[in-house]
Amino acid sequence: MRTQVCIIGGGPSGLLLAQLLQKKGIEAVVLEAKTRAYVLGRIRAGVLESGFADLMRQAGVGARMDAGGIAHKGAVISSGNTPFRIDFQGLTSTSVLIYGQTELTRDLYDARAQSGGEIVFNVENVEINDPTSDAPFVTYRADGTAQRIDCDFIAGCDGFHGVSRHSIPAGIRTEYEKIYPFGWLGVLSETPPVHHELIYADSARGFALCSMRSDHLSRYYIQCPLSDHVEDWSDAAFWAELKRRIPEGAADRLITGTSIEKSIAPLRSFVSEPMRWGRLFLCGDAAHIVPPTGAKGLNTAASDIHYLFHGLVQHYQDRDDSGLERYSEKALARVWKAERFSWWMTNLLHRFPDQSAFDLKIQAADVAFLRENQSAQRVFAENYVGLPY
Ligand code: RFL
Ligand code: PHB
Repeated sequence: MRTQVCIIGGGPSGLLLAQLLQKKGIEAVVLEAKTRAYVLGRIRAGVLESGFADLMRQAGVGARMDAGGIAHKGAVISSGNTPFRIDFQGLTSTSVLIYGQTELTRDLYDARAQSGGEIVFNVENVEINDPTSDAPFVTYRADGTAQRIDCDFIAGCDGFHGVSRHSIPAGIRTEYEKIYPFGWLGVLSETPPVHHELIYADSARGFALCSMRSDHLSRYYIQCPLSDHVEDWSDAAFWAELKRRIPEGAADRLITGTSIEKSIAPLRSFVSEPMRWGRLFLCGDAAHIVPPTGAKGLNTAASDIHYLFHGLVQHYQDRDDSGLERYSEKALARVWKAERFSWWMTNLLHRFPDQSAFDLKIQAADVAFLRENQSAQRVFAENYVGLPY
């Protein structure tokens, strides 16, 4: 088989790129290791920056998002039972959109099916060959037979555990990593959200987050030790712990119910440089991970796709490779700022096992400054709604 762009990974990064390229008449094949049902079953991100929403519209898949997404003009930070609001709209004239990753992935899959674009599911043994030559190719197994795709470019959109990043020789690649000594226990429940905006809560018992997917579907998280197992957390224990960590008023109003999904995610900051090796381009979680505190994971994936998409269009339409040549530099410049914000927000609102009395005082002063200072709130808001592409 031959195509122009071989996309490895059918998560949001890979599918979004495929749909954007399709609109410009650039051919792509998507290779996905799992089934469609598996990919659509993953409960992950919920907060979209306006840049992401614009890309969805540009790809022709914004209709359901615009009808069902909820614009959030601010968020609440609560520390020591004194909540305050950061007014995104007032401070930056921009809001964010609440729309689940599950829903947007479904929209992208439906659009792909409608346009007849190729996705090969259940691929195994994916290997990237000759990416520094003019004739790269990808080999894999599907339905028990060996396959080969010749292409102009390869987009490595296969997430943190994929093969693309590891195809870049260790001598060329530099990895930067920070592991946090806790995870997030998340629950999805068919209950109305406790508040119409997100609440990020710092408490002496650890961090908690009240989020949502719609007016009848809530998403809550609590910080937990990495040694915890999800089976040991009953719904009752989860709700009781959440109530202890959020502001009193919210705890009193909280409507609890049976969880329809419960999982623990470890927290990590990670960047692999460079994001381009010859004709291989890494995008999204394949190249970088953030702790979910700033809601930046999917949003940095989207900015990578923006840079790569424009680089590819320049290549095919104008015979100009400058966008592709500068891809890694441009993508990383934005990624590192999102890494910094996510790291800072994680440090601001979580309890660390080795925190001294001094560290706690500094953390409290940092939150107090944010509560009292409009410039600090503007910096927060600009980062949260998303820095320009
Ligand atoms: P994905 O979603 O991991 O998709 C990669 C796809 O590649 C496939 N794959 C392969 N395919 C072919 N060959 C191989 N060898 C392959 N190896 C893997 C996988 O099966 C998969 O389908 O990466 P992508 O597309 O880059 O998307 C990244 C986002 O999923 C991720 O950044 C976000 O979910 C992170 N995240 C959040 N991001 C936000 O912007 N806002 C949020 O509010 C937010 N909340 C979250 C999050 C992530 C979370 N978890 C569980 C990690 C909340 C949580 C709890
Ligand atoms: C979510 O709704 O899953 C969510 C929202 C905000 C975050 C992280 C996750 O910072």
